[in-house]
Order: sequence, then structure tokens, then C-alpha cells
Amino acid sequence: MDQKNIIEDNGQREIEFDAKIASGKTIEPKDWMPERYRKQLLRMMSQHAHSEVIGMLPEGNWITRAPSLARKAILIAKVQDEAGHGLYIYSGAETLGMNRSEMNELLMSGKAKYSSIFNYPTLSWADMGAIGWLVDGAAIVNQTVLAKCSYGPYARAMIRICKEENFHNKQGYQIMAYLMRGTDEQKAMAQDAMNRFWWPTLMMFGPSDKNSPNSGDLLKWKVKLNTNDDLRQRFVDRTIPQAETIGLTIPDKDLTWNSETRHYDFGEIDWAEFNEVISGNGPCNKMRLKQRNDAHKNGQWVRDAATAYSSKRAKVA
Ligand code: FAQ
Repeated sequence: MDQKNIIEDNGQREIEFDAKIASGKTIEPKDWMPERYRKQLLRMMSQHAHSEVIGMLPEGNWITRAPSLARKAILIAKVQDEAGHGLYIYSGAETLGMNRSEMNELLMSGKAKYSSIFNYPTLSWADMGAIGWLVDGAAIVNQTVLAKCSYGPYARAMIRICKEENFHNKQGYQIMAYLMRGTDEQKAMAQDAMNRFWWPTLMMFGPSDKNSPNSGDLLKWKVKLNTNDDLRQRFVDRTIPQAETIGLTIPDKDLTWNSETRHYDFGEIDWAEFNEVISGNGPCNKMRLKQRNDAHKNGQWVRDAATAYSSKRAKVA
């Protein structure tokens, strides 16, 4: 096919692709897709998968120190769930033409992004409550919408992940609620976790709409169905009453209920801090990358054993 025909052919395919998206059908791995759609999805899905995997580190930090056997079992199960989420999303991302080890290389070399929230330290047991309640709560708001996104493998992974995130969210809220019924020290610990995690959680939704370079493409192609600011507002509106119910104070002096818009107005996010964190200069960026690299290196014997086992089974079969 000559150059002119290729351009016309791709133009026709793009019209069909846009019509498919407009009709609400999902795009599947073998369907034709514009190169920019593929790249945007791969960027977003691989970052999401990396976030699940790096997200195990701040919580893993508390497994040996959980205050009871039941809490330890729950936390182990939660961290294991996050590994599973990473796996589903990496598998979905692989359908876009990059294999998992390449994605992992980009993560381990510091070239790929993962959610800013995991570059903050977990200093007390209450932080496990704050992560489950706030961080998983934010993830649910974002991912419930992604479960209706235009790329089939991503949308389907989100359905299962959201079910599990709901358990995570409830166990986190329960930790916070129990602490708020406890001693003055326990209440102070819960409030301190709230104070440290509130603003970084709002940053999880990404830059404000006017500074979000990828939103245009993603909204056009129905990968995102809402803007960053819309989802952030949705999270604030649903979380304030939960905080009030258990007696936690939101660390925002500008927070007010707006009876006209029927939403909470809230203060300005520290975007300088956000930009520092996503550029690799947050409180824990370097430590997280080192932990991830060390875990990969120390897990080599597991990968070797799994490879040896599968080749042995292949010989028997
Ligand atoms: N952190 O143009 P936009 C979880 C980057 S899962 C780091 O607005 P976009 C579960 C962005 O990549 C949490 N970087 O970008 C769990 C872009 O840079 P690039 C993860 C961020 O894609 C719970 C640049 O800024 N969830 O927590 C962040 O339209 C507990 C410009 O931004 C997902 O990944 C950030 N917060 O919107 C696990 C959900 N925000 O790539 C363990 C899927 C923005 O051009 C324990 N992702 N950037 O170099 C999304 O919904 C979107 O990608 C956004 C960003 C909303 C994150």
C-alpha cells in the first residue's frame, strides 16, 4: 500500500475507532487502535500497576508490628491483594505490547512513575488505618469510574480490584474508628495520621484540570470519564462525613460546606510539594526504589525455582 493509501486507510480506521468508543463498546487487544491511544493506556496502566506494587512497601513495614494476630492476618491479606492487583494490571498492560519485565525495568531504574502517595512514610499503626480508609478510598473513587473505561482488559481488571478495595477501605476505617474510641494517645495517633495523609491523598487524583496535559486525550477516548478535579471533589464530599462521624478533624482551615453548589469547598493543594514528589524528591522516593530493587534481586532464587519447576513439568507432560 502506498503512503497516501495508508493515510486514508488509517483515517477510515480512526473514524470507525471513534464511532466504536462513542457507542460505548470496549476496545479489545486485537482491535485496531491509534498509536497514541495505545501509548497513553500503556503509560497509565503501567503506572497504575507500579503503584500497586510499590504500595505494598509502606504497609509491609507494619506487618511485624501489627497490634494483634487478627490485625496481622488482615494486613498480610491486604498486602497480598495489592500484589494481585499489580499482576492483573500488568497482564492487561502487556496486551498493549510491552512485557512485564520491560515495565519492571522502567520502574526499577526510576524512569517510570508510580503514585505519589507511596513516597510518604508510615510512622505509626494509625497510618495503616489512614492508608486503608483514605488511600484505598481515593483509589475506589478513581477506579470505580475506570471500570467503565473504553479499554476492555483495564475495565475488567478494575471490577475485581474495586471489590477488594472496598474491604481494604472498610478495614482502614475500622482501625481509625477503634483508635478514636480509645485512649487520648490513640486518638492523637489517629489524628496525626489524618493530618499527614489528608493532603497527599488529595494529590493522588493528579494535577488540577488546567495543568493536566493527558486529560484531553484520555477524556476524548473515554479512558477517563471524569476529570482529576471532579474525582477529587467526589472523594472530599464522601470522606468529610466519615471523618466527622468518628471525631477526626480535617486539617484544612478553608474547608466549608457550600450550600449553593452542594459540595465542600476546600483549600489549595501544595502543588510545589506534589511536583517535587513526582519528580523523585519526595520524603521516601529513594528508599522505595531501593526497596523495590532489593526485593527484585533477593527474589531471583524464587524466579529460578519457578522456571526450573515449570521446565521439569513440561518434560513430564
Ligand atoms: N502520582 O496529565 P495528568 C492505589 C503524573 S492505586 C504520580 O493529569 P493523567 C491502590 C502523570 O502520570 C493508585 N504521578 O495525568 C493501593 C503525568 O505524568 P506523565 C494509583 C502523577 O494520567 C492502595 C503528570 O503527572 N492509581 O492507590 C500523579 O491524565 C493502598 C500529569 O498528570 C492509578 O494509577 C500522582 N498522584 O492522570 C495500593 C489510577 N498524578 O505520565 C496499595 C490510574 C499525576 O505524563 C495500598 N491512573 N501524575 O509523565 C489515573 O487515574 C491517572 O493516571 C491519574 C493522573 C489521575 C493518576
